[in-house]
Amino acid sequence: MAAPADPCDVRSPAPVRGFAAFRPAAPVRLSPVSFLEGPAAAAALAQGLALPLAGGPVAFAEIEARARRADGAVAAQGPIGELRRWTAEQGRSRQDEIAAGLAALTAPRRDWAGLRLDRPRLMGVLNVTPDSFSDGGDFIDAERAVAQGRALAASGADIVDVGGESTRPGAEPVSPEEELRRVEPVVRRLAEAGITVSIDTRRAAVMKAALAAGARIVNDVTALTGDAESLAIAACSGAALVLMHMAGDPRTMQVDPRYDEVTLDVFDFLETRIAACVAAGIPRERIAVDPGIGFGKNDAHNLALLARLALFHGTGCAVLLGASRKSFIGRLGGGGPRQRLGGSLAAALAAAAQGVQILRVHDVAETRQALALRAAIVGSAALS
Ligand code: HH2
Repeated sequence: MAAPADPCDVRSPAPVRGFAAFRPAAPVRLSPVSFLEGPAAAAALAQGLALPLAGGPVAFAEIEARARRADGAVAAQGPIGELRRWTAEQGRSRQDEIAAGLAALTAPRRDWAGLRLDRPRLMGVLNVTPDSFSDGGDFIDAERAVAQGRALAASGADIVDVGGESTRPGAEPVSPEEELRRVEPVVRRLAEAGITVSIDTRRAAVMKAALAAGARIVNDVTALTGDAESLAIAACSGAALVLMHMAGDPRTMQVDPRYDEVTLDVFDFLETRIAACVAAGIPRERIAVDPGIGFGKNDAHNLALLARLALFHGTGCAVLLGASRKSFIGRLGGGGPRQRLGGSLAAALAAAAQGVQILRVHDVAETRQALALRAAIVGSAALS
C-alpha cells in the first residue's frame, strides 16, 4: 500500500493549508493575501489583525508562506497571528528570516524618482519604434512622439517611458545607433518640458545618452544584465531603476518557457539583481522591481505572477507592473492589441489591490479614471 500523502505536499498553484504541518527545508518567501483597504484596513490594523503593505494604504490579514522543494514548492496559508505562532516554534535563523521578510513587506517606501508611492503611479508607454506590438509606427516621427508624450503627461502619466527598440516576442534587435537616434531627441524635449522621463533600454550607450538628455529613470528589461557597462552607468548616474525579469531573449523567449516554480524563480532572480545593484553602490530605495509579464512566460506563468504580485513587496523595493495590452489578455479575453483596454484595466485594478506602486500603461486617461473610481469606492466602504 502506498504511504499516505504528506499533508503539506502542495505543489503550486494548488490550494494551501495552515501552518501546523509546514516544514520547509529551504528559504521561506512570504506572499501577503486577504487584502484590506479604507475603513476595514484601519479597523484591522488598529486591532493588530492586519499589517500595512509597503507602508499602506493597502493592508493584509493573511500570509501565504512558500518554500522550494525538489518537486515544486510547499506552502502554508493563515492569519498573521498563526504565522507568528508558527515562527516562535522555529529555530533562530528561521525566526530571523521571517522577521526580515515581514519588515521588508511592511516598511513604508521612500519616494522613487521624486514620486511619493502612497498611491499607484502611472508610467505612460511611448514607443518610438516602427514595430512595437501595441503602438508600432504611430510615433516613429519625433514630432509625433513628443506630442504623444505631452498628451500622456497631460492625461495623468507621472512618468513617460520612452523606448526605441521593440522587445515583443520575436522582435529583432536594432543597432544602438538607431535606437539612440530614435529616442534621444524625444527624451530631451519631454524632459525640457518638465516631464519625468524613463528610458526603456537594455543598452548602456542609450542609457548614458538618455540620462544626459534628462531622463530620470532607467527601465531595463534585462535588469542590467544585457550590457556589461550598464550596472556602472546606473550606479554613477543616481537615476531611479526598474529591474525587470525576462527569461531568455525577445527572439526566443516565448518558445516553451519553463520554471521550477515561476513566482519563486522570478523573485529569486530579482533578489539576485538587487544584490548586484546594492553591491555596486545603488541604494535599494532607488530600485523598482517588475516580474516581466509576457517576457518568457506562458499564460499560466503570467496568471500565477499576477495573482501573487504582493510577493514582490518582499524585496523591499517598489513594484512595477507592465500588463497593458499584452497578448495574454487577447488569449484569455479576446481582442487584438488595440482592443485590450478592458483586460488591461482589470490587470491594473488587480495590481492596485495588491499595493503595486507603478503601472506601465498605454491608456493613461482610462487607467487613471478606473483607479480614481476604485479609490473612491474602497475609501468610502462603510463599516457596519
Ligand atoms: N513591457 C514592454 C516593454 N518594456 N518594461 C517594463 N519594465 N515592464 C514591461 O512589462 C515592459 C517594459 C513591452 O511592451 P511595449 O513597450 O508596449 O511593446 P514593445 O516591446 O513591442 O515596444
